[in-house]
Amino acid sequence: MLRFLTAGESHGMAEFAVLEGIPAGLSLSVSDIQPDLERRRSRIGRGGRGKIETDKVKILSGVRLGKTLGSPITLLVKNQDYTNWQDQMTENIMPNIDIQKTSITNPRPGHADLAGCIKFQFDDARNIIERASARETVMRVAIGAVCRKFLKEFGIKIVSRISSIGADKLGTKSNNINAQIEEIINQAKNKGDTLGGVIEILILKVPPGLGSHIQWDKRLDGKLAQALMSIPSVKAIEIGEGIDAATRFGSVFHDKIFWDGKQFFRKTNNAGGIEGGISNGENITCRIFFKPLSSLANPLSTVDIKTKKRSKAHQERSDICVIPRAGVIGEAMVAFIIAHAFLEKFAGDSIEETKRNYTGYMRNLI
Ligand code: EPS
Repeated sequence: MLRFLTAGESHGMAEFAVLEGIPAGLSLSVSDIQPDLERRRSRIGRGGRGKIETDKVKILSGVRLGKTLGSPITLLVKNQDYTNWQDQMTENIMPNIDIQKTSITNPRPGHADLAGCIKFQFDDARNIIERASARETVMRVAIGAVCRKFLKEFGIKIVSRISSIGADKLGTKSNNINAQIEEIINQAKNKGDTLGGVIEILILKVPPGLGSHIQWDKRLDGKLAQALMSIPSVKAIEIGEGIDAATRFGSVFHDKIFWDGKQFFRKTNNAGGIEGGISNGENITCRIFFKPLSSLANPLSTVDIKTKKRSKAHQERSDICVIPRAGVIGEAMVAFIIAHAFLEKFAGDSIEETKRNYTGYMRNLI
């Protein structure tokens, strides 16, 4: 079974991840991971942290002579900002540390601040936001890059595009799309506000038969939705034309089935490549809906955790909009889920074994 864990606080020493279950024999180096981290790192709409972090990844285990060993793959990205925080992001209690400077008692509406403090019995939301921060997505992207490398062996490709920022829909053909995005985000920034948006993901060349109808937790669409929903700021997921589906007649919505002499195919893909929780051989499509970030330069009103008095929400250095960087994070979670479902179906301790299993299945499709 493919699985991963991440660890690390936003201003702690480093971000870590352990990925277990990638078969042996896959060529893997830092150069397979770093380009995706660059895509996540430096885009429009970022706050001050973007200028501090380099997001350079190291592979600490699981690879020998450029190939995976089948053992857990450990990845590490150091937090450059740690040097400014190490007096408090350590197991030692440092003398004369002024904890008031960074403690947060006025929770931001929309953030994990208050719900987290209630749950863990903290009166300082700093204890929550260090881990709730979207900084953790640096490791998801690193893990996703490894999964993507695995999927490439089988021709599976994952791409994304920005479909809208706030209420503004972006076309597919506009050639100055970056300028358009920058302008929309700058308008929000000038108002002291933040923006969400929508990312579309396309997964190409997925074989039919990933996921299963036989149990609720084996359905591929359910797994994709859970993984994508777990990205900070995500509030809704759509598979195929799922939202429209609720308003259309069945005779119009469902994709008719054809046979081309060799394989089944459809001329439409409203189902988004998944039927009955199983991939059907068409491209898988989904949309991820992000809310606007909850750290506002013009803060909303809240209640102080300690005094219970009305107060203005905490102002934290933050990004204005995650959308320019969100595509690669969505792709990463999708890469993990597809790799997970792929290995569940085809298994194998080595890439060669997985390939034998895959080829045998594909040669014998009905
Ligand atoms: C992020 C680092 C964070 C945030 C951002 C993502 O750094 P800091 O908390 O020091 O500013 O900029 O996190 C959020 C937007 C959030 O809501 O937590 C990063 O490296 O991506």
